[in-house]
Amino acid sequence: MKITSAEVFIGGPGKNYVTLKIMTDQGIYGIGDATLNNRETLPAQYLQDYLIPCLIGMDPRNSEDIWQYFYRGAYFRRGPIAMAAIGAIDMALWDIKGKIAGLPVYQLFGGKSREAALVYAHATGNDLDDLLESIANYQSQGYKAVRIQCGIPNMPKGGYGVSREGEDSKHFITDFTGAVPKEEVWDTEKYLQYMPTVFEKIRERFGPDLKVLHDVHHRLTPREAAAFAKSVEKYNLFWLEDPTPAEDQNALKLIRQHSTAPIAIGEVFNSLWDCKQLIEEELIDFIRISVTYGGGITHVKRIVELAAIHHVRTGFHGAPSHSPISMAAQGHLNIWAPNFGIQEYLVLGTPECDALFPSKHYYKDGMFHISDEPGLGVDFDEKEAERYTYKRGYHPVTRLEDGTMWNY
Ligand code: CS2
Ligand code: MG
Repeated sequence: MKITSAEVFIGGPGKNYVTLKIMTDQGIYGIGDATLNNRETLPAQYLQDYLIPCLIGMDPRNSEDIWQYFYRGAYFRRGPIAMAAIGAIDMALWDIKGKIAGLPVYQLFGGKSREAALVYAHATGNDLDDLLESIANYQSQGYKAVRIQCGIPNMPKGGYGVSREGEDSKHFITDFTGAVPKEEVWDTEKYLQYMPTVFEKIRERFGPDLKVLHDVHHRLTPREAAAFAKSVEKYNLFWLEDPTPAEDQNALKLIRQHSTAPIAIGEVFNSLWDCKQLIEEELIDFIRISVTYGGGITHVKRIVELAAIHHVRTGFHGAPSHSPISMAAQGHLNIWAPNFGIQEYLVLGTPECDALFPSKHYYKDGMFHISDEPGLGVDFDEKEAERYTYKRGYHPVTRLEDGTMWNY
């Protein structure tokens, strides 16, 4: 069996999804997701200029060797761009493998450990009332877990993850309107004073069973994060995410020494080497890497297995920037992983998105169900793809009130 061609498509409804399609001499094809939010053209170019020429003629069944070829074979390894490109190839090869076997991909890992995977939604509010309403709305749709982000009083532009007035809350992260990124203002003191009162109100209103997650989005210093994690212990959070920028992995030791709040990290990681210290030293409770820029199923499965022996559970990144292809790949890992924790899940299921990526996977009552279609169980409609073109977008950037640049 041989790979005969491969093509990259960029575009989608409200997103620049980067989709790779690999064709074989036996008519079977596979698809993968290389979407790197707001840097989408780069993995696409990396695939087109450097990886696809090598893929032609390779046997698609040798997904391990192909992964090693592109990882070890590159002198300049790793980084989100290269790993997203390798990740897309890897997903497509597992898709092909499943189709050859006539089995859903999770069967090739060892089968089901559970019937469906617990997911969490994003409840956000410009203020507390808004947030409580958003949580109630998700609860009425069956969600058992929500990530909550709340506007902070007197912080001019809301804080992380809060849509500003007039903005569509689904698309608040990527701004397609400007020539340069929008700027947000951040005030750590105001955040640290206000946020615990939000958790208190949520517990008062929704009781102890709701699984409550919160994303600090890299905004605190290690000492601040340790104090914050300690102060919110009593609200029994499901997790506290990205309390500090995790390139300084030692910082997590300070947080651990002061708090038992569960910590989730890794959505910006792209290799096992980024996760290794946090997992081996048991400094986190959930690993958030994704199959998209984590080098695909082959590499992320290895991380999941390392995590399993250190009591670290999965909590894969599932922001809307991931296409339904990588959400399906993660869905197969979630159904199998003995140390599955939770999956971030934002409804991508608009009619336009479903038309571009048809699949039978579905959400019901707070859980994500994986269909038994062979391969990844999601397709890509090239005719639909012709409706979309690439449009440059940016994440906002963050400054402190005095103008100092801060972490987004
Ligand atoms: C966020 C992301 O989902 C999350 O937890 O941190 O939405 C993140 O801001 C975006 O993926 C950035 O591209
Ligand atoms: Mg996050």
